[in-house]
Amino acid sequence: MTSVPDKISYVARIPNNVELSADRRLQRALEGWQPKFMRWWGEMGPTLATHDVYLRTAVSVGRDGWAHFEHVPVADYRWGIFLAERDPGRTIGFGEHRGEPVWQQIPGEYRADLQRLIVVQGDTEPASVEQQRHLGLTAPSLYDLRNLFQVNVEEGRHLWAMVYLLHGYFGREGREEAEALLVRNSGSPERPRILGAFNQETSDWLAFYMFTYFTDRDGKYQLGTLKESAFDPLSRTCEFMLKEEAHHMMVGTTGVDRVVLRSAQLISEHDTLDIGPRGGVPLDIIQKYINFHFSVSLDLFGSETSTNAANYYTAGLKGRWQETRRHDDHLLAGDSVYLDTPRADGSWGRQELSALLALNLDLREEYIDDCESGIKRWNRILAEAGIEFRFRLPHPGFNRGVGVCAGQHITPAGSTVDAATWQDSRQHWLPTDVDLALVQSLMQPVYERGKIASWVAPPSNGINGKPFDYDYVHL
Ligand code: BYC
Ligand code: FE
Ligand code: FE
Repeated sequence: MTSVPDKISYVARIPNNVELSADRRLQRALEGWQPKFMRWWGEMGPTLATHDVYLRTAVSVGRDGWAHFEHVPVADYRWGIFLAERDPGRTIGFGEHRGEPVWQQIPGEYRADLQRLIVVQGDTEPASVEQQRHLGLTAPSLYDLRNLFQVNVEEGRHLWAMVYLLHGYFGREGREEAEALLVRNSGSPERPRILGAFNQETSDWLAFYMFTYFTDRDGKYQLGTLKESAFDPLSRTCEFMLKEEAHHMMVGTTGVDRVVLRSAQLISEHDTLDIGPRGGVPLDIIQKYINFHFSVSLDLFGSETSTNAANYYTAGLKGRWQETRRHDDHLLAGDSVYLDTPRADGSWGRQELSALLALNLDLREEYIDDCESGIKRWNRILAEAGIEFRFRLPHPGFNRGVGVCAGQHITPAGSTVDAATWQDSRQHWLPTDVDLALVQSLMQPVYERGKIASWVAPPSNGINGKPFDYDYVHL
């Protein structure tokens, strides 16, 4: 017995699989928010006008069949509310309520914390659309343009997912928070987005691939921990969001692959690393982009020691990555871990910490391991081209604004230097204005079917079995 229809109702104004029509108050509240979302999309969404785009839409949430592709005008995308199927026997997997049935309603004492987690999560989704809004103007191919819009509409849908929870479970305060999600804007001096990484413009396509590799990947890990939540509607909505997230990971991973491959081709062809004048992105600039996007994304995990994270865990609100596959007591009360901390004299010390307080660190380490797989792939491309250059992730203390290394002057290799040395070397570690201008100069739009910009290789596969030269977008 499942209480959720697998098929999604598209007859309704708001497509959903949560039987919205059975809850008239909620339906009205969401129908009141819908035009505000559409106004926000019109004002803050993609600036490139298109006729239609070959997009994927969910038609059912089951194992197969949730993905359906067709050309649709972007503004006609059916944003809706889709939760993964309910497991009627699901119990809480960790914390002091372990083994009890999961919650369909929110216990009063956890309301504020859950609301905060949902608001923070919800805030990032529209922020990323805002950050990426001008990228359509410089897309390297119709294939890439289509992927950008796919990511954008899905981030818009992720906003819907969080707004559904706010409207459905948090009363008037939830409705106010849902409004505020459309009022804060990325980079706004008065009303910025909540988390730092979401206030920077994604100003070129290399930054977009890096963002979808490193920052969407933080999203994957954060959603993975919320999927473990005792609050079942949050768990189910995150489970479905993770299916969409897989495409964002693919865009980032293969996007950087294709830049590295093209750079490698140009290096071999012209027998020089200085490929900027030949229409490619030099490898040292790619490395600087890695340094920037990785370090900024690490800040999204919060401090290494966090009483917030400990409280969320004990309460059952936010678990660990793959909580159910871990073999321990799922309470962590007596466990400890070690944290490397920079000392005043520039050396590193080890601090013993309660595992419960170090949950942000635990998640961050899972994330870093995953990021390493990208570095391996990109280095393999260089090795196959016979190029000696190798990429590497910077030390987790490099360029940090949050946590034990915030305000320290740590090099990508992990040594502490004085402020002046760090400032002098910054140009070798992070993109400079000159680097950004060079990348920007390569960003010439290519909207012709089957054609691609000079600085990136075509993908090895198209979308949904279609070839690269398919008409993914009609302008
Ligand atoms: N910026 O105990 P601490 C995604 C604040 S991405 C600004 O260390 P906690 C996506 C913190 O609020 C995933 N402030 O932190 C990707 C706290 O303030 P208060 C988004 C920050 O709470 C691409 C204080 O510092 N989802 O989906 O353990 C495209 C001490 O904090 C920051 C989530 O983040 C920061 N970076 O952890 C589209 C999941 N970090 O309370 C979408 C939900 C910390 O002292 N959020 N602070 O005033 C959370 O789980 C947690 O709030 C955080 C922070 C992991 C973000
Ligand atoms: Fe998202
Ligand atoms: Fe995403």
